[in-house]
Amino acid sequence: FLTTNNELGLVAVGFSGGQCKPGVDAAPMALIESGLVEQLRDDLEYAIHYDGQVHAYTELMPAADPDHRGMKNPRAVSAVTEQLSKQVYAHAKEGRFVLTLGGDHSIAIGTISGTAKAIRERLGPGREMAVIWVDAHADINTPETSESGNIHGMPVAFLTGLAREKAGEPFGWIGEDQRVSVKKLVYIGLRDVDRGEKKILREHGIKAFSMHDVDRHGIGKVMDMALGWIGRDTPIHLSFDIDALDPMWAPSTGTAVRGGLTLREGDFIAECVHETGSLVALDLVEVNPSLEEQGAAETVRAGVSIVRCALGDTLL
Ligand code: 5AB
Ligand code: MN
Ligand code: MN
Ligand code: MN
Repeated sequence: FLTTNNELGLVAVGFSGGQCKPGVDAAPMALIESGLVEQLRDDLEYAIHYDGQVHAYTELMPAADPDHRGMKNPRAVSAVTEQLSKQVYAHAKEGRFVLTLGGDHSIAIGTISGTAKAIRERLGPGREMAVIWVDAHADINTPETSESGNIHGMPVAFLTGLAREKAGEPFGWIGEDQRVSVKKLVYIGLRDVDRGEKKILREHGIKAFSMHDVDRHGIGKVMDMALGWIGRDTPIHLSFDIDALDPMWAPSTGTAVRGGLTLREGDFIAECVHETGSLVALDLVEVNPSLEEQGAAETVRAGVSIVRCALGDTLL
């Protein structure tokens, strides 16, 4: 009902400034070189709108970028996400499914703000999209609670308005129509959440399924509960951090945490969200092909698999 047909907008974001390790900017090319675009076009029959480039946004990079509220590279991340937000919005406004290949997870500030605005305009007042955030981490630090200063650990705080900036400050461009409600946010896969983040999750009653919940209930029940919380006919933006998967399946990522999802559990999440018919956008982030000589190829393969499942690939 929301994505009109099999039209897909693809945005490739070669950006790593939301954290400190180089290499995550090479992920979009690695994913594309492994045949992702052809698979989506030929196997899954999407009409793909892609400008053919991996955006590095070098023209937007500030000459100087001193820390601001403890954030590292605040102006660079701000400039990239503001531009990305416009790119994603332009696709979503046309009724296209938007697939964004990152890049570190700070780019979700751009993607989710872009879909939130487009979906709001299409649904009319009073209706809002939901976000499913699949990750080992909650990425909901404010600049003040963050101990690292890395913005890839903060996107959810900016997107929900828990962290805010005034006009003239780096993230002052984020408007009310680009935000999402904490009530429409669901986490799956959490297992490394900072103390300040736990407090935020508790105080705002945010729905979160940790690895403990996956162990207790099984992924099938967790998905029933997650989608039940969101409710039917609510557009969903799925933001998938590859570090949600156990390092056994996705070792080549900047902040790997043991005890994660199996590849099948990750694929199953993506399949279930696809089955709702309400998925409007997907981010695949934090694949870093340079970190693990051995594991890079399988990490890329895991990423391709998640994307295929979210876009409707079926086993039979
Ligand atoms: B990722 C940490 N919470 O804020 C922080 O990979 C890690 O996008 C953030 O989930 C991990 O630096 C960000 C310790
Ligand atoms: Mn993570
Ligand atoms: Mn993340
Ligand atoms: Mn990470």
